[in-house]
Amino acid sequence: MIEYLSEIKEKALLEIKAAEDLQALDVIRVQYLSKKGEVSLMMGKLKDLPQDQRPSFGQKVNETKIAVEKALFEKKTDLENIELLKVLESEKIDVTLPGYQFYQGSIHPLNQVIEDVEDLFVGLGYEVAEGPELENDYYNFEMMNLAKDHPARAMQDSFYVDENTLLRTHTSPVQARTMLEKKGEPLRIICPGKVYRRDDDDPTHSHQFMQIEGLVIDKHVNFANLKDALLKMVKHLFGHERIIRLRPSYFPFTEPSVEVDVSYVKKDGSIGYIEVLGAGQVHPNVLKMGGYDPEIFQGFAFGIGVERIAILKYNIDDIRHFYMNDLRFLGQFKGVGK
Ligand code: FA5
Repeated sequence: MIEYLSEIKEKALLEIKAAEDLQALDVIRVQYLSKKGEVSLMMGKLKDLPQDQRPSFGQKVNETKIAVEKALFEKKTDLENIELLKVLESEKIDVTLPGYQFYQGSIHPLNQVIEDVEDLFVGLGYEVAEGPELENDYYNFEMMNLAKDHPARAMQDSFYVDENTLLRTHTSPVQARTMLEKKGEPLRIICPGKVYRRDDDDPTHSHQFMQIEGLVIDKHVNFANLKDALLKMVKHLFGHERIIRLRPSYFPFTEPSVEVDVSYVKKDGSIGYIEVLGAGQVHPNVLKMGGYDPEIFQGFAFGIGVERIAILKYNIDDIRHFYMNDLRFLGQFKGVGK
């Protein structure tokens, strides 16, 4: 019996050693250690032995059982480690391979100009105001001193949704909306946003473009204050090297009115000018309609063409580049703002 037990142990240990995977190992465990396994059956043989041999045989069976269990445990650990290594090997990341290239976007040049202008004016105590792009005829024209039959409406033909609703032709309606909101209080605002006109597209005109409106209303505001604000802006945007030219002009909502040109160097080396904004002192009618007594309050206002500023600042030859979504163009403006 004892010999047979030793044979079982030898056989079990050899089979365990040779097991190639966890499944095979489990078959061996069942074969030897389950209830009807070879080692367990040996325990059953105890009763066939004489009384005095039973304790020592029982001990031997237990030793065999422990030896087989130990061998199974060690082999299981080895096999598990091998499987883990296989998984790690298959999931190995080669850090020397180049990764996916992600294209990092940047702020659109027009938004860079807007942020730059906002920075300046917020620093000078202006608030940033906004208004809807789909605007009432009333705010876009009438509150700006352009009655229904005013001939100057022809200068800003737009896209009408119905008789009284249009895509705003300028950011000036935000003037009217803010005046009504402020209910006669002094104010200082800038309003950036998109505007739309039935203009034919060419290198300096687009049917959709951006403006930044400025409006200051207070007691004792004069034309010199307007010129000071404009000079500060040009200096902030371009440094000292640009000349500005104020030309007398006409807007129904300002009196007197000017158009402001900024100089640039043409390809042949001569000096040229690009009109960048319209401005003037707020017309008394506009003040009255907005709830301000023109005998007490004065104001100045301006409307800057954002694309024109960007054209001058970055030497762009055609306004349409800003709207073509060509990454070769837009990619050149990474981090060039401010
Ligand atoms: C106006 O829009 C007035 N609302 C500006 C204003 C505000 C005057 C407050 C007085 C007081 P104007 O139509 O000139 O004015 O446009 C202002 C600026 O927008 C122009 O100087 C130009 O820089 C820009 N601009 C006008 N039309 C276009 C266009 N089609 N494409 C690109 N920029 C344009």
